[in-house]
Amino acid sequence: MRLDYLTIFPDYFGPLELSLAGKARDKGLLDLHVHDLRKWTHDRHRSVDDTPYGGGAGMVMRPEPWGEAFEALGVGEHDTIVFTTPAGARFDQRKAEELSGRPRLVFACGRYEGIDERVVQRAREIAQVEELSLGDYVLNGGEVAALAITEAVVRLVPGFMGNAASVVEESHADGLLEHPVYTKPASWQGRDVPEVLLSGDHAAIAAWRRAEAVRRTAERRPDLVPRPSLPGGGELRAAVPADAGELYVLQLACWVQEMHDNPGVAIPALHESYDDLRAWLPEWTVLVVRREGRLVGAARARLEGDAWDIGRLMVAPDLQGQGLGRLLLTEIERSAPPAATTYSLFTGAGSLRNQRMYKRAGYRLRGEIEPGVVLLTKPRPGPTR
Ligand code: 6GU
Repeated sequence: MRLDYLTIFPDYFGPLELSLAGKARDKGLLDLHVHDLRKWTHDRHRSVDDTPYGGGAGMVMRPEPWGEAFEALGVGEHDTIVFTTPAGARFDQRKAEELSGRPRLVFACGRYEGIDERVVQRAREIAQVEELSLGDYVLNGGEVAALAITEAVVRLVPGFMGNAASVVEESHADGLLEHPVYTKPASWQGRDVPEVLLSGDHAAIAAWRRAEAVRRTAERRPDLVPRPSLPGGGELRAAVPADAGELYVLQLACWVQEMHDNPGVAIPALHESYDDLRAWLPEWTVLVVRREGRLVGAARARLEGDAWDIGRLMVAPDLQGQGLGRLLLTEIERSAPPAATTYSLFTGAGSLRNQRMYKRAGYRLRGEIEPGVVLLTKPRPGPTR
């Protein structure tokens, strides 16, 4: 693979010699070329930027040096020009895999407020083009991003990594974050390595690692958790503050029905204000279901001692009986933190339909804890075996 870097700071690429890429070069897998963009300037000040048309802060990189550079480097249709820019598409492991199969990457590292747009248009005429960003923050220039992308790509080039399995097993390879890892000693500062890892039971170890990877991903990167497919379409996700209004309306609709099934019983969901709801929303794990833009279901839970206290399980009156409530229940159970050993929930003594659904889901009636209100619990299944 050939890698070219177009930059006004060639010194940034010194680390390429040291790191992974340097080793790959020594093995003959990589052919690296760093170019000073100012080589393709012709004025006394070797200027690469100018003020933006239309006004505004900062400077824009002029097109001419870039055009000349592409020409001088013989960039052609089989090559890929990578513009590193905070306005690009998010670079990820999938893109790294894709790029690792390309014969030549030419990194165009922008500075200032960006590169004249016509450079990108020209690039699309002569080569493949990627406009990539590392994430939602702004760096002073694209050089660090080009280095990061290089490292992610180059380690996937066949023959580069000593251990192919470590590429398959690592974070993001399967869309999940990696499970926690441990090494010797088995006990350190009073902390023990999880027992299952010492058991020699490979199936149990694989199951534990998978469960930890899923848990970690749900906790740290909920955006990566695959959305369960819902009966009738729609999507399930964690509630955000902007859901509060619709959640309030849905809650009132659902609990008015509960009130009719449980005459005389005080129902907290009917006595709270919109402000009350907005206040509890961030304190609980709350899942919502949206279908065609409409909020049609929700559930909440939080830890009370060692119980995952589930409540406010609701489905829009016109969509009940389609399995949405059951699915919300399963998903809110799955979002329990490691400390939870049981699930608990309350419902009206007169809400027989709810109780039937909870019993089918494995809950046992624990009795009437206040007049008209029953408690149901279910042990949490042990560490995945
Ligand atoms: Cl690729 N470039 C710059 N300048 N800032 C960034 C970035 C790239 N990715 C995230 N921030």
